[in-house]
Amino acid sequence: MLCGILKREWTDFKPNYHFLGIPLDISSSYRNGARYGPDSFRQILRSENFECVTEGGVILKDFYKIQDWGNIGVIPTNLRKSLQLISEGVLDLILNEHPFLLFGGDHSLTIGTGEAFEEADLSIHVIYLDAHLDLYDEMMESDLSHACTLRRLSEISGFQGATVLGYRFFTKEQLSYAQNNNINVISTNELIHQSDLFQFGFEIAKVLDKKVNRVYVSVDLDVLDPSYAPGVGNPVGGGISTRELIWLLTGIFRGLKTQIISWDIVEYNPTYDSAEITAFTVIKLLLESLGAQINNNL
Ligand SMILES: [Mn+2]
Repeated sequence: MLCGILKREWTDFKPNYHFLGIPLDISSSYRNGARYGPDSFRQILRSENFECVTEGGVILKDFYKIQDWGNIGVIPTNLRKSLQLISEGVLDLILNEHPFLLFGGDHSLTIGTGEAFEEADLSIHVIYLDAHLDLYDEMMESDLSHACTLRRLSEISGFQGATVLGYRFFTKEQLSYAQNNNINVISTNELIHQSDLFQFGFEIAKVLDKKVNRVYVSVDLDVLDPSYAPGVGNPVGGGISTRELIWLLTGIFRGLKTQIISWDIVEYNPTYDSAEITAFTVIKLLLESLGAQINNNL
């Protein structure tokens, strides 16, 4: 048992939420090590002293029975095959409308998830929290680089647009691709000038809830300032704080009333973490995000 909520399978355990680790960092363009993210994160969640309670006083184990399926066995020398394995790994969860969280791993894993939605013949809108736009057509001679993730997602058959939140590192070409391909981009600067980020996220989700069939949420930890999340592959200074991300993310999850939640947290790289700052940030994000989803699905 992890933190009272994450469990391995045993008889008569009927999970209502699913957790999968993806130890992938083949497509990282700068600092490798995200493959150690899922296991490192689990190690901290296993702490005896750790309570799964939100700031609102919600005891998560009263609502959640989370099945931890362990890690998808990706192949470190074959990215294309790894994405296929990821797609196959989440397809059943998608087809059965089970809420799930994927924990990475570099951001290219989200391409595999997108391919699973395509395979399931389901359309998705992607809410993409990231310091980068990830709209390069190719990076370092690879069209599956983590810097190409949103570009590849925009090409899947059921793509119903995307909302990028918190970007601050981009090229003109990427911005113009976004404008021409139904990708709404909101910069870090625009975010921090909002008077109420919870309400801002809530309104985005409410509008999407009426307009699109399904929302997938992808959280790249580099959306945070490196002082809050030093353990990421490609840090970019000048980001939002943990508190601001909690407001934004909980607003989004609270606003997605009719959606089955499927999401990922990516780019956690423990080899560059200092004093486990990023890991504790992630745990806090996870707890508050799960708390915000309770009225929706459980
Ligand atoms: Mn990024």
